[in-house]
Amino acid sequence: TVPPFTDPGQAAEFVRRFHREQPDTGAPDARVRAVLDEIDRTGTYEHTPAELAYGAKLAWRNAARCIGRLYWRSLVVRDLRQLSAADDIARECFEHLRLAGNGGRIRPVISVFAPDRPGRPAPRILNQQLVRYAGHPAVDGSDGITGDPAGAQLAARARELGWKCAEERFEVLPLLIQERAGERPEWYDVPDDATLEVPLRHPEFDWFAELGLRWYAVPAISDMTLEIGGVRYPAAPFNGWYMGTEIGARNLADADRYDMLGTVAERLGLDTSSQRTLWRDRALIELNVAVLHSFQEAGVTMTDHHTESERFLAHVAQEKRLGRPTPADWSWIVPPVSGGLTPVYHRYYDPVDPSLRPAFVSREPW
Ligand code: HEM
Ligand code: NRG
Repeated sequence: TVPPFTDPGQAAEFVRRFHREQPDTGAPDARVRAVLDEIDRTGTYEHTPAELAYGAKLAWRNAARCIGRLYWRSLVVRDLRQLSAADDIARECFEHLRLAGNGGRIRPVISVFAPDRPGRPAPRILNQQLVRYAGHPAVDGSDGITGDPAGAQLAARARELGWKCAEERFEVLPLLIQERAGERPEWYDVPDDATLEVPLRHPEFDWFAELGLRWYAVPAISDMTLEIGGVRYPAAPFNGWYMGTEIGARNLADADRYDMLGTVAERLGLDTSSQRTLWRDRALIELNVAVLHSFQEAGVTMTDHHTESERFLAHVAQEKRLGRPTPADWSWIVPPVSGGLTPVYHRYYDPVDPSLRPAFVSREPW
């Protein structure tokens, strides 16, 4: 026997849940014994494709900050565990974006690459998301940033590696993949046909399009580790579709992101002399109207916070009927605009247990 790299207790608990929730898979005992034996011999174990697929769905169902969990059963799970070379991972991340983008009819997808193994940590995708915009120090020499400040660190790192950037406001970052700790990451430009984007315009204000705002269609988080039954998959990018507020009330509005409210208010001709005129609130609403309108017109899946709040409560009710709690983090579930207008605001949720597994956990450094 070798010292356990994978926690046998976590492994057994997951296998039992897998069989309990899917009665047609039969009794768990034989599989539990096989898994414990494999951990005894090798330090870890391999999930069956069905275990991997169900485990990824459970990690989504368990994501306490996610309002989109009604669809957890529909996740498309790509089993790419045999891949650990940077070139292969990059190629399959691009294929992930194409499959997920699906010409605008977005599909929730996860691509699972090689897990951490004893003595062989898995490769890492250094990007926060597969598609994200770069931030560059502003050319005017101020300490401002052109583009997305949230993409400034990665852009700097990519430039060090030889990436040439055009210093544009909405420039898609290259994918940075590191096969081993301490090694120089490889970088890859994301192909155009993998990055669906939507230029933003407003249904009433023609000037809005002149602001030159846009956003990408597929939010694909690539910096969280998928943990199932004690096995850790650090390279497991996943996506759903956007809720409009993520873009309209945060990415384009936050003072430390694109910070557009002042510009929008000015074009709207609002009185900005005092915050009591609620000029920022009014600009915020028009920005969110433009985001939802533009995605709709472009035929790209996006949800609004009213609809998604109702669906989330339908999910909570459905899980309750199945005898399961739905742990949820109120401060993440309630949307960043019009909170009190949505039903998710007016109640509390089952408590969050950070040790709940399977889960997406923030990735620890090498
Ligand atoms: C967080 C919506 C699909 C896992 C969130 C957030 C929203 C959201 C609004 C909060 C984000 C923020 O405030 O920055 C949706 C919608 C989906 C969807 C509308 C459409 C299908 C998924 C999928 C997964 C997932 C497919 C995983 C398989 C998560 C996780 C978080 C999250 C782990 C927390 C992220 C963090 O801690 O930073 N989701 N989601 N979601 N979602 Fe979803
Ligand atoms: N707020 C972030 C994305 C976080 C996850 N949101 C989703 N996830 N919709 C942003 O880029 O604005 N998802 O998997 O669909």
